[in-house]
Amino acid sequence: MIVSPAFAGKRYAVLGLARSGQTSVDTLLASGADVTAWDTREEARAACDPRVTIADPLTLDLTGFAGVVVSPGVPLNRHPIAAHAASFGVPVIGDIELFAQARPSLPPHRVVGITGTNGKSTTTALVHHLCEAAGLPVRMGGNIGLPVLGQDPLPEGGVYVLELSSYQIDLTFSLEADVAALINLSPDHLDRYDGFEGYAASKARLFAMQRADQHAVFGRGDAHTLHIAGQVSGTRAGGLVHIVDPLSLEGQANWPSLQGPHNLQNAAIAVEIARALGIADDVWRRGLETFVGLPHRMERVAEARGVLFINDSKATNPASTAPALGAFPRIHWILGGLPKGDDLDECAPYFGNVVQAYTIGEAGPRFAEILEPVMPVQRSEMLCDAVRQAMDAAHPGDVIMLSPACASFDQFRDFEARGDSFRQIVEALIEDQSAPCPTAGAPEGHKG
Ligand code: UMA
Ligand code: ADP
Repeated sequence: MIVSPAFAGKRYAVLGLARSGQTSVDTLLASGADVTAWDTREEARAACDPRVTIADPLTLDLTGFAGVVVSPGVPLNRHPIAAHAASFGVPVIGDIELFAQARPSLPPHRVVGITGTNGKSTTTALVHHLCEAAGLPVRMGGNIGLPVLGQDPLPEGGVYVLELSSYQIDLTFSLEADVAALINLSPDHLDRYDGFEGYAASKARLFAMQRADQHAVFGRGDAHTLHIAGQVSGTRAGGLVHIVDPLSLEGQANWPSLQGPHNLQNAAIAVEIARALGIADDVWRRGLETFVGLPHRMERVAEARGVLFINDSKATNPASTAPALGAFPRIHWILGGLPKGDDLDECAPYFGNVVQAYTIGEAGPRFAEILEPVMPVQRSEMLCDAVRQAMDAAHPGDVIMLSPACASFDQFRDFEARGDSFRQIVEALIEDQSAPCPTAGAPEGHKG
């Protein structure tokens, strides 16, 4: 766990006691701070350390508090905590800001901050892998599901690779990432922002927090990312702003876990970060070959009778599904869930690769309407029926791919439960195509 004298003797309120909130409490207590914490979930409050005072910060006089540590899942734009804390002049911060404030007391190290609408986790895991390949002490944390404060501090020369969501950046003010990267930008999470502009501005703040002598890396796939790159260029010395060109990177055929045009973009960003960290060319080249991808992202779950099954459950918006459709020439495409928009325009350039679509979930009827004029569509409704129908239709050489372009929580707990369910269904039906559907992944009202 990371501890710091920066918090000793100070008072903090912590709102939200899931992964990031709980590790924030642990760090603050171990650092000698006084902590008051709250979560709307009774079981989360009950599990809290007995040294913590349990009280809703909204009911507190916050005079004298050093900060209110809010979890990224708390919708700051709608929750009254922001106005309440402001009325006492108390900053609303997150676990990444606590990490930033702890940095001066850690052994000398560097921080890489990676954001973007899609590809963050893949790029973060890849940079971590390239650092390991170079023999650097390294940890990854943040939105990838590993709160950074829960990790043991690195020795001198270490590299912390942080995946940062816009929610986390909104709660961070002094990170000064040695290398910051923005992979891409497309509409997402718009329920949390004042339009797309607000979401883009949130991502841009990662660079506003940097010093003028730190590296900034950008994808070149969309105008919004290039616009931010242009703004940042004016604030940096030459050679510190890198706009990467994926097409300049050769050898993708030798990187089994980095297939598809999107992964070429992620690899190019990771390589530019590796260069900024001083990792030698032969080391990162070999690292691209040995990287093992993350589950639920273009994950090969099975191959049977010449048909490949791909789990891309993490593709929760059309922009992330589009490149997955670009990765294979004959796809049976399972899509749908809780929609994030009303169209599939971003996927349209790759419709020619789809043999047949199988629509599921709440978005199913609307997606079927969009796709029926341009391709054969099965209105499957349920994931298991979709897999069974796709297996009936597929020929050797075809790919059956779950890449839903939607959030999951109309039918599943989260994207991981949806991907796990896909894998179980595939395994059961490969064994016996008339087998009953395995029951898994019931919704629990959670995010996806
Ligand atoms: N809560 C309240 N009051 C409220 C609202 C929420 O008490 O009004 C409580 C909830 O009951 C819950 C907590 O606040 O206990 C919120 O927790 P959380 O949702 O922030 O969950 P964590 O486990 O702390 O996970 C967070 C990130 N979650 C979100 O951003 C929604 C995780 O990203 C991240 O991995 C983790 O911190 C560690 O850093 C997940 C995510 O879905 C993977 N991210 C989004 C995405 O990738 O699209 C941004
Ligand atoms: P994130 O952490 O930003 O959600 P992931 O690396 O987990 O990103 O990938 C999520 C999904 O987004 C993948 O399943 C893939 O379909 C898609 N994806 C990955 N990288 C990119 C990219 N660079 N551009 C567009 N889509 C991508």
